[in-house]
Amino acid sequence: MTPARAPAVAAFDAGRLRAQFPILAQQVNGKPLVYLDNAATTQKPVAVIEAIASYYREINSNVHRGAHALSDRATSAFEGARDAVCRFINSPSREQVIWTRGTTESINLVAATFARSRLRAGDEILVSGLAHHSNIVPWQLAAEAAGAKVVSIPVTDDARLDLEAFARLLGERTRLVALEHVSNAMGTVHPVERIIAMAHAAGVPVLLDGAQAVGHMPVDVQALDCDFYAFSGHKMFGPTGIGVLYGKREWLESMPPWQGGGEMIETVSFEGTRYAALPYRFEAGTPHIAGAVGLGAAIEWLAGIDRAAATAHEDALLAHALELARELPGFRLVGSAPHKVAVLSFLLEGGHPQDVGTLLDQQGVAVRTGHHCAQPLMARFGVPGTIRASFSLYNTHAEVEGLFAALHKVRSFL
Ligand code: 7TS
Repeated sequence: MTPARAPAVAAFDAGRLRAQFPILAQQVNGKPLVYLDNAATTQKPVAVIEAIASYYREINSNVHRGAHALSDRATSAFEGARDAVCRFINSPSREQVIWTRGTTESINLVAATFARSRLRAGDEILVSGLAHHSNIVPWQLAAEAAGAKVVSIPVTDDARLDLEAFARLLGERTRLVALEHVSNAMGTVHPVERIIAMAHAAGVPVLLDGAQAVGHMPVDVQALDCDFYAFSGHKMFGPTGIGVLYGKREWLESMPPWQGGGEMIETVSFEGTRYAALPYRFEAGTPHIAGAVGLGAAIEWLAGIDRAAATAHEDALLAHALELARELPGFRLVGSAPHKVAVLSFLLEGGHPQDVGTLLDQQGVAVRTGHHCAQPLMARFGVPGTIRASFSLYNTHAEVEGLFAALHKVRSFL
């Protein structure tokens, strides 16, 4: 054990925390599961699993419409979860918290309403060169419809955004800046406050894709001063199929509706329809009630975690991995930004990432391989893909050692 990681281990007991995640206690391919695919989705604590189960067992009903007790209880649970999100991201009001299916849908909502209603021919949207495809393609669809352009913000050799280039790109034609708070493929944490200040100085609003941030750090949308913030419940110990779009009130109120249907209207007649107030205007149809309840439970669960100690623990896991990587011949790190979350993207000389992933899986180690839905970033680094081990607060130093023991074995097969 190195002195660098000893204090963090003492401050944060990942071993004890793991007991709350039943899925982690299993064997895969005859080996204890080492789950290192947390950037794809995090596992769920019993508190979240139970909240969803008890919602269906005890109060399942549709929201906002029934004149009966169960519907009232379901509505309270659903709207209570919105209040929990409001506090979690420090939104100025609950009306600015819109339920979606996840980050992808949140970004599509902004692209289809905010962007489409403002874009004109020749306009530009500046998008991070590290972006996930779900923060690229919706802008391309909106730009295509308007004759506008999506322009990528260049990436430095150490996987940061090139801020000098960004300053040059920001201009008269820029209508929006869209970037991730934290990169999924390489873990880079961007200096988003600075980027937002630069964009605002040029009069340009900013959408932050927070998919990879929410599971690793507290988020305060007012302190960030972002115009939109999108995230998914399943990357922060909550369920799949539920996510959030936060927006500044002035923008949300100026945006045309997106999907039409029940819930999003005030009155409907064949002569014309009046739309509901925020947040319901953007929530057509029966929502994912159990998902919202589960996300509320995840937020409550996270409130019991010392986030600073969890971050220190994750940083120590990454430091440990980098130290072991030095002793692994043929290891090549891809993405070495000084400020990053615990994501280790790498190549192993002589091994195709997919083969390495399969050989790791045979030893019970779950990682993700491929382009990580960030093909432009892979092209920037001249690689078709990488092997990605992404850590969460319940991972342990023994698992880091397990990963590298497995990688040494993989090397012997290559
Ligand atoms: N943005 C980022 C930065 C992401 O990492 C992801 C998912 C998304 C958007 C889309 O989120 P969704 O919940 O709407 O699907 N990222 C990953 C990943 O890195 N591996 O699998 C999914």
